[in-house]
Amino acid sequence: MEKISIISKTAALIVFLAAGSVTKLTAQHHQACEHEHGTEKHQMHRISTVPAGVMGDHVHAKGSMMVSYMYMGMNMSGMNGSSAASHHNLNEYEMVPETMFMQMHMIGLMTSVSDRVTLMGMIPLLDKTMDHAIYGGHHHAAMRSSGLGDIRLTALTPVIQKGDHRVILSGGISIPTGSVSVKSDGMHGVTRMGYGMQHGSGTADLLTGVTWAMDTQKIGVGGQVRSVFRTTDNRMGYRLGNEVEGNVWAGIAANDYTALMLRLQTYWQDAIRGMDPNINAGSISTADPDNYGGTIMRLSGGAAISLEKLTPFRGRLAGEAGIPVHQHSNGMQMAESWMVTGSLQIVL
Ligand SMILES: [Cu+2]
Repeated sequence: MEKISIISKTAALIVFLAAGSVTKLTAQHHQACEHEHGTEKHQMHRISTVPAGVMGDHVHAKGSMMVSYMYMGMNMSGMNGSSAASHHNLNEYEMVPETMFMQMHMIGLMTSVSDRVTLMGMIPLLDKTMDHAIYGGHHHAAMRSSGLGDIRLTALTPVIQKGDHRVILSGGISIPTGSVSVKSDGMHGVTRMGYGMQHGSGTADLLTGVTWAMDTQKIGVGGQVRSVFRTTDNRMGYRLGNEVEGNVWAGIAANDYTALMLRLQTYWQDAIRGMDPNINAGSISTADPDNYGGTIMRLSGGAAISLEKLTPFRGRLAGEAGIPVHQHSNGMQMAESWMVTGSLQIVL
């Protein structure tokens, strides 16, 4: 009788220890994921509430990797009201832009070299089309340019990961892989297209960023400031304006697999300095370097669904759509009407 009791006690102990080690393994697995989504242990199971268009908001634990695809589409139509204050007049140009549609397909790769450093690479493919009116609207024509943009390499490090909060610093470089000499066949023969139709800056640019995010089981809020600093003029004789972008967002996890979010983005770009003598500034307002730079504020809403629910992969599918709530442009510029972003992230 006593023997049976000892055996059953031993069996119970073994079951207890085994259960304990399983729990521990699960906890380790969760902790690994937690780094990937940058949230703490207890929130780890739920989907990230960071909007689809925000990048560099998380780091990866050592040994984990992420591949991503991002789509961005932006539509512009007519001229922006704030451009009226310009010393330029639309009649100065031979052609007037009517609508413009810019698309970007971006392949991303994130991998950690240690728990302190995550590297991120992004390869953009651009496709831009612009419809314009010639000679006061009697004729219309379209221009299109597509190709590789500037490849970006960034290093991210979590400086604070405490409780529900995380702060991530990022620094990187934008490599001038995008063309600055894209041409089109127009009424003056084959000529170089305007600055906005080119694919890159033509310069090696410095990228910096800081992100703060807070996540609880139910909600997530965050803020991010990013900047692009041009180091020199490009070989065509100009430099695009430096950029500063600020984002604040809030999201709610409806359950572990779906989330809804809201974002307010403020983007500022300085004017172009210098000019490319091969771009005919009098041909169209988008070819005049005075018509670049300004501020835009966008309000967007989005949703996300966890891949675990749909596929054998770990990751997230997210989308976001936004409209400008404020636009102030230097010179004569087109007005943005809407913007959409889609993102697919797969964690390996
Ligand atoms: Cu990632």
